[in-house]
Amino acid sequence: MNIHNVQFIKSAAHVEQKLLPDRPEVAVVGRSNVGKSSLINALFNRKRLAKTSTTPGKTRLLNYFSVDDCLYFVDLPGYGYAKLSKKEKEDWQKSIESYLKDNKYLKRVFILLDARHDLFSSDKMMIAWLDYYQISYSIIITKSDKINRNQLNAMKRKLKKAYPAKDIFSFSALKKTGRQEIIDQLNLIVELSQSLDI
Ligand SMILES: Nc1nc2c(ncn2[C@@H]2O[C@H](COP(=O)(O)OP(=O)(O)O)[C@@H](O)[C@H]2O)c(=O)[nH]1
Ligand SMILES: [Mg+2]
Repeated sequence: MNIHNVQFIKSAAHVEQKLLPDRPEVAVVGRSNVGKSSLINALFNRKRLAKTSTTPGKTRLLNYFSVDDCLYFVDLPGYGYAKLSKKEKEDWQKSIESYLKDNKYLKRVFILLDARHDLFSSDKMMIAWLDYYQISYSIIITKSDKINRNQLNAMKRKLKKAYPAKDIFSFSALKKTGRQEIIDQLNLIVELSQSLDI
């Protein structure tokens, strides 16, 4: 995978419209405004592949991106947006869960955490849920440019202690730091899937 051909494929407003899986998928989850869309744009070197916004809670769909015809990268709607009604939150939860569950093509979830905050209860719930359904995930600390190196190292240590078996990356869309490690991981996921012929 050389990340030369990244295309927006589809927005699914409802989980029923999700793509029939035919290749490995990697999904991005996190609170709204944590930097999911910015991560996608920076990873794939495109300015407006995924829409970024200063208004939280805007991505309310599954957005599919095809990477070099061998991987789908899926941007999921953010959680933790206070202004949603109870019904909207329930709908959100149902869509996300039915996308994440029982998808054997979903090879990895990237859970994004803002470098400036401790884990929110919604993050902890998401992680517990991924653990429960035995969905493989890695943690990405976003907006690493907003804290200094010592603070970043402390956050990494803390996360490593809480989730010792998980890969923990840090990333800045602004400075483009941490990009290669994540690309390397995507390559590994694709190679592994290809060698297993799935
Ligand atoms: N300083 C800084 N700001 C960022 C970074 N990533 C995202 N942002 C900002 O955070 C806000 C939300 O980002 P967005 O990607 O839309 O978050 P999403 O809701 O998770 O998709 C935007 O104003 C971005 O410009 C980063 O690495 N560094
Ligand atoms: Mg977004």
